[in-house]
Amino acid sequence: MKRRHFIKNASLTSVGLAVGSTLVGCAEKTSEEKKATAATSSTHSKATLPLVIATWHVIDATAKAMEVLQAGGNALDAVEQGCMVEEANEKGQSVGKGGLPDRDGNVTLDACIMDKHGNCGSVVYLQNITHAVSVARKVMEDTPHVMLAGEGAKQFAVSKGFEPEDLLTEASKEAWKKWKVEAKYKPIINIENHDTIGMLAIDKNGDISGACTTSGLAYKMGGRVGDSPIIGSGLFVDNEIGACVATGLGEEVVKTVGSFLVVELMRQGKSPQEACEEAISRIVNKPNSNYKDFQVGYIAVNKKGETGSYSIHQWFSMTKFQDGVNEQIQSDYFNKA
Ligand code: SD4
Repeated sequence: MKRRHFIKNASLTSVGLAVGSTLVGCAEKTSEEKKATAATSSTHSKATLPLVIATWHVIDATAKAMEVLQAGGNALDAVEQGCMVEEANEKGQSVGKGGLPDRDGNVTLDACIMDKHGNCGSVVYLQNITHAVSVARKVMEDTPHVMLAGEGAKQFAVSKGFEPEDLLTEASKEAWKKWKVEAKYKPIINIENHDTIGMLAIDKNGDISGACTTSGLAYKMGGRVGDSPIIGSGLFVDNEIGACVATGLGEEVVKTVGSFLVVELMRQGKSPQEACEEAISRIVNKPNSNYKDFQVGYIAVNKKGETGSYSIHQWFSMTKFQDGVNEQIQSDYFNKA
């Protein structure tokens, strides 16, 4: 079943029932009660740490991140290792290995990562390296820079021990060949056709980190870069306030510096849910906005561990692992007409 067609999939994984620190007091609930709460709202006020949220349906990735957190790892390790699960998953055609190529048949990756200190690293137009998020982390930790692009990013990755490989799988090659028959290029987005993974985590110490990784818009122009590796657009983390990550048509996210906007709205007192809704309204309420043709979705978490998610159209969802429950939560959305 495709991830976008899941409405909700609650599961208790092998990580088991987490014992964390509860920031906001609340009577203990059975796991059935927790699932029922999750099904009715994408905003949880109960804040048990650690917690992980991610865009779309990625329960294996959130399970990995929670495993890292439960083993005492920090939020940065958790988001990196969580994202790596999807990067290695060849069946996911918009992240890492198996990602759909640009219109010339090249798989090019964008990724970024940001830690609790506000340090960040990113790679754009990276080819032949599966774990773009890990290269982004190396940029953050081992260079004086924030972004590396293209061949330079690849050479840097190789110098750090990453093995180059062909990322174009047979399935993605076939899809590209079919697309080439008509080769219609419209820089709009199939509303259901995006699965970039953006992940945010709060560890037991209450520290926040985030990461984002994608192969970007399918059949994009050669050289096109989206929002996902752009700090402030695809991802922003402020350890005093909270964090946000975006998915969907990157051009629209970049034009409104979406993730930074969501974090700043939370700084002004909005809940994560209200902040995501306001950021979407900035896009859809632009004069002459053609929002009916594209999707954008945001997920956010604040320092208290409250979460929110919102998108322009239906079918966007957030995966959330908290308090021993790893589940997909259908997002509320703007276009109900
Ligand atoms: C981009 N925002 O490159 C990314 C694509 C995406 O799910 O989110 N895919 O524009």
